Amino acid sequence: MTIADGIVPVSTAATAALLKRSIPDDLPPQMWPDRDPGIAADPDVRDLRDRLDETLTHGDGYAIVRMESLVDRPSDLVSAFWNLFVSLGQPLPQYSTGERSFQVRDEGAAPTRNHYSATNRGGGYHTDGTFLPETPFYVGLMCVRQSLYGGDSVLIDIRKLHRELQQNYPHVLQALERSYHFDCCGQFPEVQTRHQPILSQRDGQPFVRYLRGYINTGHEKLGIPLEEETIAALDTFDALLDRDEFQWTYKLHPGDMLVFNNTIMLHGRKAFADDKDNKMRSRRLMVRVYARQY
Ligand SMILES: O=C(O)CCC(=O)C(=O)O
Ligand SMILES: [Fe+2]
Repeated sequence: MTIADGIVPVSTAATAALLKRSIPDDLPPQMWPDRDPGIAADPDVRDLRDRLDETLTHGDGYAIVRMESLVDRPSDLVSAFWNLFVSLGQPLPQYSTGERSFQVRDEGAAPTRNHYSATNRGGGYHTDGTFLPETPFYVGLMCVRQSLYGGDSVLIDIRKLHRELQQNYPHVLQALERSYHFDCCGQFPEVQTRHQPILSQRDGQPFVRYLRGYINTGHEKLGIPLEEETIAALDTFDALLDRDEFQWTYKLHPGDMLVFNNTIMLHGRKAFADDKDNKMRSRRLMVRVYARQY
């Protein structure tokens, strides 16, 4: 099935079911709970979950789940989204320290563990979890607050790009099918980098893993420089990712959760500016979550 404009409103009945368990604001992100069997078995939640799964796995590859009624109740919003997300998939930790949720916001500081999550920068189209032992299949970004300017989400479907690469850039396609040393960013003492292709096949679908910065630093760390030709091919790939015709963009509203299939969709965002005078209220905040298929 397809979902009109990618937006899935959540019914009052499903919202009520999803609110049956709350995640306390101060619960450490390592301790966010697994799926609640009672909530997952609720018929309205099951219907929503099945539609999302079908869309993410076989359809558009993404959807926006909208819970307008909870916009002014951020704590309930996050609880309901978490309960829905873990009905869809089994939650996965995002770092070696085990966080099952991560707050994406502009910390105004140099990024440490991640390339741009803690900044207001845009671009840098990528997939999440390239340094993890298992690539998360589902990624969710819950929009709790949105920025004043910019911050639009960007998604790129590798299935569409693959056709373009096959037809017009076969040498780039070949380069993407080779393996690269992705930096693990010091996450795992025993694994400095992961050697994996950017593009491969899984279950008859293209499977993409990409974050240019981590490929660059991974190769630097190992003292294995990329060849000129490879650099040129990756530059061409980056230029294609930047082209409007391959991008779906949408500025999430508070109360929306963007969910996507992280094995076929690359993502990023436009640069943004928060309303700094307005203290917390209008500062962009996305809660990021990862899961595998059950
Ligand atoms: O801020 C966003 O919309 C996306 C952030 C992101 O891609 C990430 O944290 O991995
Ligand atoms: Fe990301």
